Amino acid sequence: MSKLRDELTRKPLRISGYVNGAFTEPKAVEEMPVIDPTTEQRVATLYESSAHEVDRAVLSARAAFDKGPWGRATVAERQAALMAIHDAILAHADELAMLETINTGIPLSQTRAVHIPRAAYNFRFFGEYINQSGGDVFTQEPGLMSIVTFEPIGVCALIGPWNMPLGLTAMKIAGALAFGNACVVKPSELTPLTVTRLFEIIAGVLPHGVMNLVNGRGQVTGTALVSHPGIDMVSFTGGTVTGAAILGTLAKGIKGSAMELGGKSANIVFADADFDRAIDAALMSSFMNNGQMCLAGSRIFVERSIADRFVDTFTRRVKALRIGDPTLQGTEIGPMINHAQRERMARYAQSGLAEGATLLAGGERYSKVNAGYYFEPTAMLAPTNALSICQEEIFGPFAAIQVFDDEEEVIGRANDSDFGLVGYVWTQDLQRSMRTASALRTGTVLVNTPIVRDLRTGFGGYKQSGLGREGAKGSQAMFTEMKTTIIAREPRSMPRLGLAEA
Ligand code: TXE
Repeated sequence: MSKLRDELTRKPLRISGYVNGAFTEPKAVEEMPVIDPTTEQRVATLYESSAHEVDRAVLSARAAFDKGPWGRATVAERQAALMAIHDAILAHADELAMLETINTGIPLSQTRAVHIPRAAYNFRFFGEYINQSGGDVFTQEPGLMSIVTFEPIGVCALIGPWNMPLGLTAMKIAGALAFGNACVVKPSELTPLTVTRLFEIIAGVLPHGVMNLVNGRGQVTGTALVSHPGIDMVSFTGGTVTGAAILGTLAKGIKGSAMELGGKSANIVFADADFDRAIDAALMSSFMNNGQMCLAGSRIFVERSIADRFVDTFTRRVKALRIGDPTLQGTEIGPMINHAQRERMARYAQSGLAEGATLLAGGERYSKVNAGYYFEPTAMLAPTNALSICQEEIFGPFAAIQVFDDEEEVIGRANDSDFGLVGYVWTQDLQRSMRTASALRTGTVLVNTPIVRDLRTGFGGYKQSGLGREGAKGSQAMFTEMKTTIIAREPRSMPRLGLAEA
């Protein structure tokens, strides 16, 4: 595998846009390095898509949608294209997984087992889904037939984050294409490698203009895209502050959006839980993906009677996490995405201590390496839910544990959050699991299971965790316009106006 790493990084890659079926000529309008967070070295040069290039990309998508064959493609044709993309991703799985690891610092074991298969599966899932999904027909009223159909919304701007670049963006692309749209994709400027490579490996699968790519910073390329009058909607995954700014822009044009934003998910462990599984899941949901997950369950609540045992075991396991080169077998924690994210971790460790938390593990920059934005996996015991480490999304390998005494109290504390993405519940008591699941104000509740993403269900958040749901019907709602057609099956009575004698 390190041979593959060498091959992929021998000379810096060139990242540009893809418009109307061709990569744009890299122009040094604005260029910037793409950094490998493990080595802190440049692995690619990003040639930023200017407002002019964004305009070309949107117009190309517009033409493909308004006049091209894609809007009239049969389900079988769309399925064939989606399956071809699925197959192409799997055929390049090793390379894509390595590129993702090089660009994000996320362990290769995870990009290979989760990120890339999941990216591919999105295309297969939506390819199969469009054969089954349809609209509604209402015939209860004898004289009427009301038909609800879902039609493509048009040109979708798909903006992705850096923490699962291909996997999360693939979900958006697959949904948008499946329902007959054209799109302009913008990956995070920090992690453009795999999404850009996807455009290379699927060249020729789709009619020109159906899928376009722009690369660049949020303030430049992103702003130009979301404020372009030619787009019909934005599907965004990223930070809450950015999401709010984009919503402000979209409001001016009355454009639709779907927002998958941050989280601060509670992981509630009752005393009767399967202890070993609850510990494994707490570690996984706090530290997988280097802790950089919107659905991290790193706000852990433990019932008092098992708290000492839980805290001891959890702390020992956190200290034993294998930190290192993410391309190596056995590494469990790689570097943070960049210097700023590592500094953010350090700030939260300090604020935790200043606000009264107890440090259980980590808390410092990891120093046993020559390079890389490493931070020690960190755990703190928090006296209340009011601490910043319990209220704000840290987005790194950082868990905050609180102790609780009863069900009502823990539900109140779990819901005491601006976010509402996921809730995790560990108990063997069926009725309590049902009560807790229904009381949690989150878009998803996972009971006695670690992280699962079931595409048949909707994923998204309450409160500041977002708007809309991704997956099956949620994606259908996001990427289609609902149209109602009402047909009279027999003459209906109506007032006859304007017949009065003058
Ligand atoms: O996200 P941003 P960042 C959270 C996490 C993280 C924080 C910031 O807490 O620390 O967000 O991460 C583009 N118009 N999540 O800075 O800035 C940007 O270029 C249009 C949670 O990476 O929100 C990138 O493509 N686009 C999350 C994308 O938006 C703009 C995943 C996300 O960038 C833009 C990632 C603008 N004005 C971070 N500004 C999750 N829910 O998984 C930026 N962008």
